[in-house]
Amino acid sequence: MIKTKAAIPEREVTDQRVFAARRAIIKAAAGAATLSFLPGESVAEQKKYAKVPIGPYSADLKPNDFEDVAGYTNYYEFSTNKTDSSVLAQRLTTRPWTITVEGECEKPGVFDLDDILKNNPLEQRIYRFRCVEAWSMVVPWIGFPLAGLLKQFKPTSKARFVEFTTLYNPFVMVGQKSKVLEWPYKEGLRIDEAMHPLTLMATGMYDDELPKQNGAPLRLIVPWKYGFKSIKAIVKIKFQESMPQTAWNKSASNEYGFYANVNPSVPHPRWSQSRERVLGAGVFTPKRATELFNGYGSEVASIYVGMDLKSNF
Ligand SMILES: Nc1nc2c(c(=O)[nH]1)N[C@H]1C(S)=C(S)[C@@H](COP(=O)(O)O)O[C@H]1N2
Ligand SMILES: [Mo]
Repeated sequence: MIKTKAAIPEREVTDQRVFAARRAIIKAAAGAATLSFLPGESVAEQKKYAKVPIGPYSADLKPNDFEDVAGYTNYYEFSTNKTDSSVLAQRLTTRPWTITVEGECEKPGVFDLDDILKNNPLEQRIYRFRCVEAWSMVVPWIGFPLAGLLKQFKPTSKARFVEFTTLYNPFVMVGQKSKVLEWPYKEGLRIDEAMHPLTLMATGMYDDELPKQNGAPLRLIVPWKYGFKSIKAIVKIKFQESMPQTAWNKSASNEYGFYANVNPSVPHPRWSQSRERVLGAGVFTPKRATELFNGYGSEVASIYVGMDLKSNF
């Protein structure tokens, strides 16, 4: 189980945060020399979100190196290749950026992202992240709880699910010219999952803005679910009564369920989910045992009581 900040003394949290931040800065600077997509900034320069406080749900874990996370991305709008997508995504323009809110809510509309960011205080959350492809990492995200944002739109009693949609622009997102998925990419959550305090809207990582390849300017982070639920470059949020149709579920419903809760005892039809390769670990490092709900069971298991996690995968 992941230890949250509440369980560790403040002094240790501070030390850990300073350590993580320093490490991120050094690594980002080192990465800038070798990876062309990184901004050419000096070590002394202040990161945009360096002063964002650590949130109560942040885990006491050592983050991956920045380049592990920024240099190996799943972003099919640009490419199915994890290093190509990191380069191609630099073409995306992330400002101005609007989010359309519609469906079962009293206050729908089109909102500017910078206004949303003014009304939703940011915090840092270090979370484990587990891709369905059986690799994992630990990332210090910068974001705000999705629950607080959704409440601002006053969902009605018919809002049982929330659907999220990624930008569609095949001129920039060149991967959208291929039919590898049905575009635009869509994801969804049950309303109680969307309102869960662990569910984060991220706009940054490693004390700075999100790199474009990691989903800038705004992405979802649902740490107890497989990574494909954590949709990038969100332009639309829709409250609805019926379960959303998601891009991956449409492409292969027997492989990618709507819930997609991390579960080592439910294998993917083509591979086991019992272990995971930790990004950045050497080839001789044994794989890590995958945890039910990615280690967040004490926080989320109660919302699935009575649900068959095997058939509702
Ligand atoms: N719009 C969009 N969101 C997406 C994806 C994608 O291809 N398009 N890939 C998903 C998958 S499979 C994973 S594992 C994570 C990867 O996030 P990262 O690239 O920041 O590590 O993003 C998810 N969100
Ligand atoms: Mo993934």
